Amino acid sequence: MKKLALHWQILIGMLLGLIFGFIMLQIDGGKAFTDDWIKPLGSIFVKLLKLIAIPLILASLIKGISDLKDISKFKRIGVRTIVTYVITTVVAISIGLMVVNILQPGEGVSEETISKLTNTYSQNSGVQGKIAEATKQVESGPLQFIEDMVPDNAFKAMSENGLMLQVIFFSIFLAISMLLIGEKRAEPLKNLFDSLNDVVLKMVDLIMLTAPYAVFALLASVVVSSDDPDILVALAQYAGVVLLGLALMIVFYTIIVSSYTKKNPFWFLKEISPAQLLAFSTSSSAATLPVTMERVEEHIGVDKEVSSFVLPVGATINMDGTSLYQAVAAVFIFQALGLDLTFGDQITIVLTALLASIGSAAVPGAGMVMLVIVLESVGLPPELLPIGLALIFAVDRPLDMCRTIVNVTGDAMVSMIVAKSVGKLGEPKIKNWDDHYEEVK
Ligand code: DAS
Repeated sequence: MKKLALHWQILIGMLLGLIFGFIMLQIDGGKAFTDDWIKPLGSIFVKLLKLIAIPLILASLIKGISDLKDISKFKRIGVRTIVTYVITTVVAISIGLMVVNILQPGEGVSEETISKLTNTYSQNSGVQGKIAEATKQVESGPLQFIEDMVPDNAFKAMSENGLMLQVIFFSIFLAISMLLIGEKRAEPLKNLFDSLNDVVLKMVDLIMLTAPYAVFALLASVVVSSDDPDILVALAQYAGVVLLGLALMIVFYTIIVSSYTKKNPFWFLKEISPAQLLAFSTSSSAATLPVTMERVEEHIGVDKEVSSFVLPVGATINMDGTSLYQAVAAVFIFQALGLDLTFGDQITIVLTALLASIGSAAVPGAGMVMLVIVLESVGLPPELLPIGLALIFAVDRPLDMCRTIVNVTGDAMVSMIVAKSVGKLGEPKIKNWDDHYEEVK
């Protein structure tokens, strides 16, 4: 019998992981067993994908930009990419504000639930850690995140976690300089990065062969870490509003794909689905980037000239799902605490959620750290910050998994838009949904 296709194996691994997690929750010591013996398998997989994300960004950006031959093409792609990213993020935040103001999930939260969540989470190390991390970022000035984009040591940028923007800055700067010195003199360096690109893509393929077992472990460990059901029920309205907003964002993407690129939107969702499965399992756009790139280039037909710039930049600064979540969470917290938000405050949320989503690292839980920036920008008293985050902390991980799906889908959609606008959206190289690197000779 033909080996079951990889992505079907991944889907089965996810379902078995969910079932295993629920069984472990019923068994004494099941949570401890899962944390000790299953969770590490998932963590290793995410670490492996992050391990190759930096060399992939380096190789793909430098190869992609130096392949352009002239700087004007790079400018055209760059400007279109940034403008489209800002537009889709503002649409995401607007959809978030619309659903949370219409459905008012915070009005229904009882005093008893608020005090229970506050007692359980406001001093929780996770909540305190996110506030500390955000406070560190807030202390700096408004242009700090631009200053932080510039590395003072390229090797340090490549070695430290969460400095993807600095690696992107260095890669673009180096590639532009290669373009300017001319093809002949840059040839040795270009050959090096071309070869590194091929090698890293083969590493992705090898890592992906372990994916079915890894997603089993990831889903099982998420299930056993979930909190007591009555808290989850109390937050079901809030989570439902976030999920509704995220679903509307996916609908928005399909409308754009169908109207602008004239491609079948369901075909688009099917071809990008392996990256969405990984985004859901890992909660990390960075870890998913290698698969997003393979799907967009090989299965959707976006030319590498476009995807090699649009996707690495998008994984880091374009987080439509996160920005939508931050808008909903901010308004929900004010509603639940009985505080008012003026129309002006809501406009402020649009601007700060846009900046916060750009500043959010492509790793699990980053969106909640930057939510603190949004909350402070609309005047949530500092003493209420831990309570505000405590209200949403219990369901943050499952929502992170879902908003990361939208982050990745948005990046893929924008790469199609930009490719179409510069005439670089062709036919897929691989027709079979499940083929991946190892089948590509
Ligand atoms: N998990 C982040 C990502 O990788 C998004 C978030 O935390 O909101 O896209």
